[in-house]
Amino acid sequence: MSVSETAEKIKSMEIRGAGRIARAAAEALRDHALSLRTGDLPVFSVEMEKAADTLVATRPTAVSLPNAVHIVMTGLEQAKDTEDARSGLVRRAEGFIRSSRSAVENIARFGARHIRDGDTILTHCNSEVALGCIIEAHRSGKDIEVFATEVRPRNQGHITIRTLNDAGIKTNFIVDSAVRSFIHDIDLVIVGADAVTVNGAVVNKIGTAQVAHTAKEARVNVIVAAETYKFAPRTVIGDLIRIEERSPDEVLPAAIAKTLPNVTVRNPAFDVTPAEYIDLIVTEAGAIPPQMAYVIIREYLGWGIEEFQKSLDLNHHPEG
Ligand code: RUB
Repeated sequence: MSVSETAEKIKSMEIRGAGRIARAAAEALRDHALSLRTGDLPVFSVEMEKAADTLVATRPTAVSLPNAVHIVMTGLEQAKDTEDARSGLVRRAEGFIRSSRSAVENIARFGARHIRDGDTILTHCNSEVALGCIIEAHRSGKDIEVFATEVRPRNQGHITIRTLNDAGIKTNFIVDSAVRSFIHDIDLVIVGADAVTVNGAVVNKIGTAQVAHTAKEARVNVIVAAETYKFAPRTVIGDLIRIEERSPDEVLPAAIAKTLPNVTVRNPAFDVTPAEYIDLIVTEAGAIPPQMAYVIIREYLGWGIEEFQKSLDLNHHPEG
């Protein structure tokens, strides 16, 4: 698929969910590299940078997207010629897609072990990895039941209940505001992540923080299933995760909004769950307490503070 088609599909949410967005971006960069006809390395590099920027600009919150693009693009400047640049890029893109798929499978296996026979699990939004854990627990013979929220305003819960239904898992479908009413029926909350910051906060679909807060108050454990490429390196140097605010039409039809001149509709797509509401983050590198997020950023993503020192001139001490 072309870069512009992929970008359009990510913006319109035809391609959605942090992991899928990341893999789609890697695929688009690979296809773009293969389709560029130029033999001129600087031209090739500029074209690839433009494509990377277009993809990264589509949705601001899921850190998996810039991380995937970074992984695919790193090394371009060392290429000897266009063929070297192209083959390196294709290799890195395919490597990322493969390792992303295997991360999802491994997290499902690890996460499933935290689910006990007889558990009732609550999930919010539609996370491939969170559902992977639930489905794996069911496959391994555990008798489980799920509560899935609706997920206003885009109804990702509809996708979740179809997947759970097709997997043969007994599922209850509830509106987002019913979480408190059912929390005492729940043994475990499992959600995905769009970003994990250096202090272990988890950015995920709007409503996740309320779900986690409710769970904490009821002493129900909260597990986040997140691949390592959802950890946000730049939070190490104080960057904040930008929370996407989408069109008000998703919440209230424009025709109605027009009749309410004093009303402003706000539509943030994600929220931030503090580390203290999260018991465990399950990654493909193993499960960690949220407070260990920096270890993942440094050891698994390979982004220590040194990565930033040059660009930010953090070591710059003016003389005299
Ligand atoms: C999706 C969402 C998901 C995470 C993780 O939001 O919040 O929980 O992206 O998903 P949206 P996954 O529908 O706005 O993209 O585990 O599939 O990567």
